[in-house]
Amino acid sequence: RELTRDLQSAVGTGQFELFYQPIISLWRSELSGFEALIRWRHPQRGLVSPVQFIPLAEESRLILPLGEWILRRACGQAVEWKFEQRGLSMSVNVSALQFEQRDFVQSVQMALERSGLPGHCLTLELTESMVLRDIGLAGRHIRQLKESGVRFALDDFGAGYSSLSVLQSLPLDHLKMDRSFLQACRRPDSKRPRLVLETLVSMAQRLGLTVIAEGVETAEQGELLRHFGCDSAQGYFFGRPQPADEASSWMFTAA
Ligand code: G
Ligand code: G
Ligand code: MN
Ligand code: NA
Repeated sequence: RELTRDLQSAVGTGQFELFYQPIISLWRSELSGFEALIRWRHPQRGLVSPVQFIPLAEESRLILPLGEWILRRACGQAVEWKFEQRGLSMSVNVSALQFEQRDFVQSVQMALERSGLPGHCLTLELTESMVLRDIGLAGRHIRQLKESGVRFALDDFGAGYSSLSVLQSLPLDHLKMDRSFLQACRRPDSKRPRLVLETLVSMAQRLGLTVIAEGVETAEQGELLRHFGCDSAQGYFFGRPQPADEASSWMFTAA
C-alpha cells in the first residue's frame, strides 16, 4: 500500500525509465527490433520490478497515465533511433485495463502521430488472458489499429492455461512463445518438449504468424530454434533489457 502511494507520486516525476531488449531475426541473424520494458527507480528501494508494481498500477488505475507515457516514450525512442529507415519495430506491452479503454485506439494513434512513428514500426504485445476478457472488443481494437499498420503479438503464449481459440479468431501477427517451452528442452529426456516446440512453430506459421521465442539463454537454444524454423528470438543470449544509451550503442556495434 505504501508502494501504491509512492507510485502515485512517481508518475510524472521522472522515476520511470524504459529498458530495451533486442529481438533477433534468426534466419538473417540480424536485429529486428526491441521490446520496451519499464523500470521504476524508486528513491529508497532502488529498481523495482514491473512484476511488483504493474499489478498495483492496474488496481489504482495509475496504469492509464503510465501506459500512455510508455507508449509515447517508446514511439519517440523508435523515431530517434530511425526505426523506419532501419526496418525495425518497437514492441510495447499493453496492460489489460489500458487495452479495454474506449479510447485505447485513439490513444495509440495519438502516440504515433505526435512522435511521427509509422504504425508499421509499432508492435503491441497482448496476453491471452486480456483478450479473452472480451474477445469482441479485442477484435475491434486490433482491427482498427491494424488499419494504421500496427502489428500485434500474443505475449507469453502457452504460459499457464492456453486457449487456441484466440488464434482462430484474432488477426494477430506474432506469437511470442513463453520461455517455459525452451526451458523444458533442457531436460535430459527432452524428446517430447522438442516435439511440442517444433509443432507449435509449424502451427503458428501455417496460421500466418511469426514465432518469437522468448528466454534464449544459450547458443544451443538459438541453434535448436533455427533448426525448427523459428523466425525470431529474444533472450539474455542475444541481449538483456538495457537502458536506452546502452541499447543504442549495442545497436551500432551489432550492426
Ligand atoms: O522486464 P521484465 O522483468 O522484468 O518484465 C516483467 C513483466 O512486466 C513482464 O510480464 C512484462 O510483460 C511486464 N512489463 C514490463 N514492462 C511493461 C510495460 O511497459 N507495460 C506493461 N503493461 N507491462 C510491462
Ligand atoms: O512477459 P514478458 O514477456 O513481457 O516479459 C519479458 C520478461 O522476460 C522480462 O522480465 C525480461 O527481463 C525477461 N527475460 C528476457 N529475456 C530473458 C531470458 O533470456 N531469460 C529469462 N529468465 N528471462 C528473460
Ligand atoms: Mn512482453
Ligand atoms: Na513474454
